[in-house]
Amino acid sequence: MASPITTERIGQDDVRRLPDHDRDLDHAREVVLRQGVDPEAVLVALGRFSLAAPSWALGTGGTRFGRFAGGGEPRCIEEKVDDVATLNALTGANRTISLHVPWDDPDDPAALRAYVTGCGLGFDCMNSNTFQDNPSTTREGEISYKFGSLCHTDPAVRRAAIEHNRHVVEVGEKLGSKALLVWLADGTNHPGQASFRRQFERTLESLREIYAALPEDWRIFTEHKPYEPAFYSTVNADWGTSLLLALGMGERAACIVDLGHHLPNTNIEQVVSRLAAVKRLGGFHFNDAKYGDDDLTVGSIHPYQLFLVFSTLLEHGDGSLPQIAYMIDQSNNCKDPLEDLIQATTNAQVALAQALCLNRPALEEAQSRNDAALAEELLHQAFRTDVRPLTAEARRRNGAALDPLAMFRAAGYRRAMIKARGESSTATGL
Ligand SMILES: [Mn+2]
Repeated sequence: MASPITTERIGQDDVRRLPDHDRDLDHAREVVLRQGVDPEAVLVALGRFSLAAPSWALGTGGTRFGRFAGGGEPRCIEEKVDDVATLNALTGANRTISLHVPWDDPDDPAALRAYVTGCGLGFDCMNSNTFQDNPSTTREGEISYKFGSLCHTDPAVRRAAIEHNRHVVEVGEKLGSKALLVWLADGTNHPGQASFRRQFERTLESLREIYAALPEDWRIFTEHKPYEPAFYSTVNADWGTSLLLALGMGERAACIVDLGHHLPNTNIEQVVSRLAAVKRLGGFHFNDAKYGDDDLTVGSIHPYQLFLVFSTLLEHGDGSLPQIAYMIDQSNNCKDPLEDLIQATTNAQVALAQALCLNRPALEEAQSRNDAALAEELLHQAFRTDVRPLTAEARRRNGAALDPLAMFRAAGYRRAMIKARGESSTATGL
């Protein structure tokens, strides 16, 4: 059904907000200029930034204790695409979708590609799934990922997992994607359950086979995670292992940093710097966390860390963001899924804008003089800049909303979707 959020409606809403916005923007420009940074360059960089929306986050997420559906959730891939198109209309910064197979395995990839293109969107990374059995590739009692997939002791299980990844690449090729993301649940729950050595060797061997079958213009990303669902050991547990796997595959293999996939207090921005330094940073799964892999809203718990991550990226890109995959990976069971994604995107825009407001030459100068106090002062100056008028302006220039969340609510998008899709519709895959 037609979205109540149209470019025209956004334009009308923005006009009403324009007088206040212009005043705020003038002030923000002045502040940024005084800090020795060109506000126009900040606006241009912000306008280019885009975060892929995950196909699995458009419905309310469940926990292992239960799931509370929100109503009006998308019932098929096309409705998920409609939701992302609405998200992108509001933010101007979610121009691609990251698809998950088999949760979203299209019957007709060519038709889906045409539909997505028609919505002004494209496809980002394809995500494979060997963390649960899938009736099309596994057979209960014979082939099961219960004890691992790419690392499994049984060659037939490894074969099924490799073939699944190849299938995901084939689907992705038809959709116009250029990368495969492999997150593995493979690991153990009990000391002695499996050999660390053999598990790693078998995983690398399986990944090499997937890599050898990749189309020439494709990349493959490994995503590490220290624990869960395995609670004693995980095969791809940390960035060091992820890097070893990428190096073991070849030049077109790189690592994904999911911000929630680190042990408590890990210096994630330093991990980012290391991977970028050896050209093996493939991209991000943005989210936030208080305790573990909490999949909370980007920038909601550790905004300073997010700022430092973006500052690190800008350092490696000599002031520009490196061309890697920027994706959201969130799950929540309290908010409207689209409102959560709007906040994730606008929070990421704020963190990026703050990082862009950092006076890099002054920081380098302070670092070369070992002036720790001034260096930190410069970071704080950038981090504490109220950049929201700049992010709003970047959205306005992209034809998106000055205030996406307010616009989403005022237009009654979810009410319209509940009417169209039903009160108890449940998004596929979750
Ligand atoms: Mn992830």
